[in-house]
Amino acid sequence: MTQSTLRLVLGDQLSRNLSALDDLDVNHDTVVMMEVADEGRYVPHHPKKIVFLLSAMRHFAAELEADGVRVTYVRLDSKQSKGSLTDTLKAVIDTGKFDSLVVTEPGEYRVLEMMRGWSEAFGLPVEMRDDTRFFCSKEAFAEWADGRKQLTMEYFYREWRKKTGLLMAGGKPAGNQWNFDKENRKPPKSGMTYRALPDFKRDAITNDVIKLVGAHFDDHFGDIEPFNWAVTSADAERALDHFIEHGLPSFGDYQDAMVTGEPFMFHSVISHYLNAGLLDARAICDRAEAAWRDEKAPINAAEGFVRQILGWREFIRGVYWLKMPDYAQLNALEAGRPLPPSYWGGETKMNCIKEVVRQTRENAYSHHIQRLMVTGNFALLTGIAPQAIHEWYLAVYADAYEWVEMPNTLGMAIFADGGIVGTKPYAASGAYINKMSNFCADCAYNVRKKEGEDACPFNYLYWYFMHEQRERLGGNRRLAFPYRTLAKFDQAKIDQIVADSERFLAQEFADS
Ligand code: FAD
Ligand code: DLZ
Ligand code: SF4
Repeated sequence: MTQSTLRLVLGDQLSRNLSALDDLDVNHDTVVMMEVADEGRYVPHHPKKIVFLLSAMRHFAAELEADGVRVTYVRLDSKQSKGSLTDTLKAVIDTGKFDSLVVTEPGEYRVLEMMRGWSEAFGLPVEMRDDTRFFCSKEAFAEWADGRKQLTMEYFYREWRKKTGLLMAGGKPAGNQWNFDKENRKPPKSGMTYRALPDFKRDAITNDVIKLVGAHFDDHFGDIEPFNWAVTSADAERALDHFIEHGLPSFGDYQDAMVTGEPFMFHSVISHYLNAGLLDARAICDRAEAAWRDEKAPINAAEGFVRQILGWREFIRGVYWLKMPDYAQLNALEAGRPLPPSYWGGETKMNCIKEVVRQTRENAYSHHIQRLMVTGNFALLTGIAPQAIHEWYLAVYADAYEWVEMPNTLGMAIFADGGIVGTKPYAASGAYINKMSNFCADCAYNVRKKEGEDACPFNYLYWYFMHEQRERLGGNRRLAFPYRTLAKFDQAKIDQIVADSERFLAQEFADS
């Protein structure tokens, strides 16, 4: 008798080449997709992120059906949606006749743990397949990491440039340099104009989802409207085309710049499409390389962009799976403060925080340097607890899934991993933000002042952090310069830094 296989597609697995769909037999198999409340609530996901995912899921299911695939699609507001993935899947299995369940490994350890109990709970064989949408498998990363004292992204990246042949010329890196990062740090110029993102018209499916999400998740931080994102892979491809033509040529130069009212600048704004499966990582890198070869983008732009995807994205995923579940508990700097109200839009006089949180509320997006050097830097310097800041990043960004968010937050931003992702904390004073943005011009604080009520809080918090963490970080060779400077401060100066910081922390975190 022919076997009937149930094949699961999760919300971030919307790819036709998903391993769970390999060898799909349209005559006998069924694909199952489920909208469930728990996945929207285990952290309070931004409503725009939920709209995007549910609409993209519905469009993906419709495309499968149009190709003759049988799909059991469970909607959030239907009786079959039982709250959790496990309970809903059990109900689907109990009402059908399936011989086995095939899944692709999930992007979060939490869901992996869930899946490990499924065979017993459902009384069915469960086959879990690798997620082949990444360049580097978990096993290949573990092999690469084995025996290395320090996991350095740059070495990982070079190896993968060679393995894939991306941006290589005759065995050498294109442009005779592996990394053009130093050319990617230009501050914004006044009067510059930035790329406007393409606007995708909404259809009836998206409009239905908007009503649904508005009704179910209206207690979550974030605006649904305006919603003009792509929700199909064809439209996500158009978003990528637009970036390659209009954004990539300037991506390199202004990668680290920040401007009030300009959330996207020359960034690609494709991470939510890529992470949900609507775009393919290799195809994106090929497009960037082709733009360089066709002389439509300079090498610093193409290399900088490919490095983010082939280098950082793969490296970060490798670290997550190598180090979980222990990674989630790391707190190397013993940080314990709760989130301040300003991260949820509460009052603050800090213009940089206000602007980044506003952009986040509106767009479920903030570009890398804003995540790292504004909200990340603030969390690092003020000692916000890893769990609290991790849950915030996971909730508020449309591209956030634990495999990519957690090492970026715990590792890159707040150094809770003690140096697995990076060798030193990205701590910075107000001077960095002032150089790379125009935020300080409209701020109630004075970025040039180091002490007192109207001084930029980053200025004294930076030294307060170094002072408080000197036992743990004083021996870090990459921090030798600030620690030599700190050693020259007299006691009165230290006392002033401590007094300013403690006054500020008491005010800023009063309602947290
Ligand atoms: P671009 O700047 O145009 O970069 C191109 C692509 O490179 C991105 O789409 C993304 O796929 C990839 N990329 C760039 N940097 C990284 C990185 N550090 N790690 C992984 N991929 C990277 N990225 C996520 O996709 N999901 C997250 O949940 C997430 N959380 C973050 C949390 C913190 C604290 C920090 C500092 C960074 C985080 N990042 C995360 C990385 C980065 O900020 C986003 O990938 C980027 O801002 C997405 O915008 P973009 O598509 O315009 O990217
Ligand atoms: C993020 C999310 C949300 C909000 N809702 C769903 C859902 O209803 N159904 C679903 O299959 N997936 C959803 N997701 C994505 C999952 O949380 C994601 O697949 C896991 O976290 C694994 O990465
Ligand atoms: Fe942020 Fe300080 Fe600049 Fe104000 S002065 S915007 S707090 S860096």
